Amino acid sequence: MENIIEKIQKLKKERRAVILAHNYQRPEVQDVADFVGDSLGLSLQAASTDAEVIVFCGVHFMAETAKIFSPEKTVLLPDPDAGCPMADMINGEQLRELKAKHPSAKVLCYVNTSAAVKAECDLCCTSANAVTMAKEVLKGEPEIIFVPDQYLAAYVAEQTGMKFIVWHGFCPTHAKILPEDIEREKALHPRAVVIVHPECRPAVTHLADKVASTEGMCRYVQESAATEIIVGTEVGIIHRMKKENPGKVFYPVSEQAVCPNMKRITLEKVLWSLQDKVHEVNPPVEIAKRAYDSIERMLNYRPK
Ligand code: CIZ
Ligand code: SF4
Repeated sequence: MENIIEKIQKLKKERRAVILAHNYQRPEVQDVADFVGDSLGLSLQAASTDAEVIVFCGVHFMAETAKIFSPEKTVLLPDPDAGCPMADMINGEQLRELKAKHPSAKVLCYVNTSAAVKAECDLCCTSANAVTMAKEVLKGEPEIIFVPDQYLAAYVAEQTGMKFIVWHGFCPTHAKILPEDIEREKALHPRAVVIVHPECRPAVTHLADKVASTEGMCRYVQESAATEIIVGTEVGIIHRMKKENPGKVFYPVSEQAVCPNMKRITLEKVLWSLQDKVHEVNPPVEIAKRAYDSIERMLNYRPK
């Protein structure tokens, strides 16, 4: 492992590259990265760095979003098959059909969508700013389409009192978390607080002390007085939480909450990505331009 890390660090300098890793990445991939964060934070990092190459350790839509923000940089995804099943539940054609049924609706899309879907939207949000953006930008609109996550849409609807025309997409990893998992962990750790991601089912979010995006969770954990935390999201985030809070104890709500796509990225693939300059993520320019318009506003809604 030492050897491969040294090789990665050396090549990174030679290539003028930066390594960005999502909060759900493997521990050793997070440790080799220059920045670890959520898709919004990583896109901002991608835009602000003067590196020529970005090795994006995450899934395809995240690398695509980074490329849209930084068209002049080379964006590499170490495994070209690291996709997001939720993002793949809707394509541009399907969204155009839905829009045709509701011609005057505004369209809000979750960042977990392809560039082709973002190109069809008015506005893009992440789980960190979905509630604020819905309230501040779309409240009062008679019809709003929200794609593709039915559970995030349900959460935002609950928080804002707004109604959405939804797409029945979901995250297969977060959908594995069930109310009985929370009940079991609470019984085992009665002093612990429960934090869950809004991609979870409503029956699960209703049992949580705090519902937040991955960055929101990391912040909450640092600021909270709680020393025991039950974590209801992809288990990879616990590595970062432990590093940032050595005195606290974390329990995954379900060992099943593993995203196989996030786990496709390994140290070897990061090395090969730098060595061979693969796999470049480059959405068509016309699509990227239209997608940019919907995601640009998202940057102004940085979570507090
Ligand atoms: O925006 C992201 O990175 C995702 C997919 C989740 C989150 O809550 O950070
Ligand atoms: Fe997609 Fe879910 Fe994996 Fe996130 S955890 S990349 S939403 S499948």
